[in-house]
Amino acid sequence: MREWESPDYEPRLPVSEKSNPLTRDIDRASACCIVRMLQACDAQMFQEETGATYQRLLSDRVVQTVMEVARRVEVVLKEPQGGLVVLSGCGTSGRLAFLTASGFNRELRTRDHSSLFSYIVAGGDRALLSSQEAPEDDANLGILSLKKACEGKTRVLFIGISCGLSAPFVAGQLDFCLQHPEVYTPVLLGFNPPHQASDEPIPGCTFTFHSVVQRMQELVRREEAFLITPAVGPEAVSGSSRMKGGSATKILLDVILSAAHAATFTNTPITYKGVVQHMRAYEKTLEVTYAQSEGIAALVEAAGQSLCRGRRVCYLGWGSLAVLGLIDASECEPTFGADYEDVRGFTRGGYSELNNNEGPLTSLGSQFCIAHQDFLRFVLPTLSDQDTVLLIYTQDDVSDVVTLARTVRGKTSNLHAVHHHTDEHAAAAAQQEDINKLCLSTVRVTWSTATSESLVHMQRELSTKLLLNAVSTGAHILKGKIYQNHMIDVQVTNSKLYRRATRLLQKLSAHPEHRCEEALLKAIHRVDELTADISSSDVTTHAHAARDRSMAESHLEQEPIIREAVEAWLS
Ligand code: S6P
Repeated sequence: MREWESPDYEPRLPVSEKSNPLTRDIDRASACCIVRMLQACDAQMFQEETGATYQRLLSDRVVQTVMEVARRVEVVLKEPQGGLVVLSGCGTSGRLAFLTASGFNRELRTRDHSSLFSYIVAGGDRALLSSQEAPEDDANLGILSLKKACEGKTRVLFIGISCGLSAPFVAGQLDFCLQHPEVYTPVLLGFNPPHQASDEPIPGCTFTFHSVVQRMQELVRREEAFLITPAVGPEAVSGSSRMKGGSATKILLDVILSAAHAATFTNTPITYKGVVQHMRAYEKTLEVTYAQSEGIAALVEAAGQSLCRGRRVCYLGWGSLAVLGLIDASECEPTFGADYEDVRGFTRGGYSELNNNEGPLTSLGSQFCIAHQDFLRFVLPTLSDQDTVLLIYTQDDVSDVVTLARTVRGKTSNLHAVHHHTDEHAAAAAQQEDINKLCLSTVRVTWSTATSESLVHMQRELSTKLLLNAVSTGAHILKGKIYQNHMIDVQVTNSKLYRRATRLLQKLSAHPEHRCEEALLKAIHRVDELTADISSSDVTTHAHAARDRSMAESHLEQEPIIREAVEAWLS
């Protein structure tokens, strides 16, 4: 049994919140060691089950349930009338729901099929690109957005994603599905065993995440509800479920949806062996990616230096790899207390390529300007050699990349590339040579030509996710944003983060829980003594207060004249 699996290891915490013994000293590590530690943590995703305590990705029960859910998706694809598959989650889970739903809808369009996959992200499309942690606590909002997404549908397969089995937004949706079994079949995807689901009261609701999971468990045998809840081990940065939680979410969604597609369009039956093989292909993806650990460490070092100097890191991506850049960048704010300018992502065609539910969001502010054109107009003129720019692309985009690389090189020599290629694409070699000359470093990730194009596409996406997670996490560690393996610059903007902050205070101060909670409340409400009002309020109210305060402060920082700040805020 591994250390974190022992019942005595941080017994009060679910797996997704435990601290990983492998990364206790990650805050003191060099860029190379950071990457090695991340590699070891990621490898835990594929470890075999050792006892009855935790199911793992490749456990028999998990593979069987993946097959059952894939068959349900197949039914929707074969009889599309009135059917829909909804993928929903908060933060990273919602962003990966978006990435997966849009990727598979694109594939349907190439077959002249209408879209059958919908995504929901708590807080709406702005949450695809920015941190919106508060809607996670709102179960009613979850229900409303599910109803809206399913208007007019008569058969809905709902896949709710919550890595920590804790988001009230998703609990509300699952509860709603359970109440309307004639239309909805609920599936829960997460990375704690069911008994570790959160039992935190949800304001205005009679259920908790835990009680919803219990009700689902009763329906599992009749295949009226499905639970896919393997453990993937504690995150490298405690609670940072964007990392392994996000990767395992992507793996499972890809495996389920592509098995259903293959069954529908190429008559390939959904088999145990097929599912395991696909999972193993992702294990291989880890190997292929981390074979480049030296190159990745160089990127961590460059990005870390930029952040330490108060400069920025920009990801310029192409196709769906760019979306992974947007996602990675958006997560730096809640994880490391970063400013949105610190790490930013851009995609070639902007919103026309993103194809999100709500269309262009540029009117929301510069944070939402995501096209390469926006980068050229607004960011490039301000860049210097101290900023890091990273190009992320496949061989299909090489000629476009050369052009952009030349332009960027005029402003900064701190230019790097991540190039995914297969060996048969020698045609683009001359242009790639040009890119190499323009860049300080190039990470070349090579994919086998023997693998199908659609699998390589999914592998490249996961590989890019791992690589960018390593760059942004590693760079922020070098900047000092992690203590041991804990986030310390985190805003307490929802109940999960409130509980996490209390625990961190406990760990650091060794004082009892109630004293730490008191100290946190005093800090949130800026008082020396807690009033009866404050003490009797629930966690959500405190999280609201913390959010409103930090938003007010950031408005004031941008606009120190209070009247102007208030007007900007109101508008
Ligand atoms: C975590 C990320 C968060 C989570 C969100 C949902 O690294 O910053 O935004 O994705 O809190 O978590 P969960 O456990 O419901 O998937």
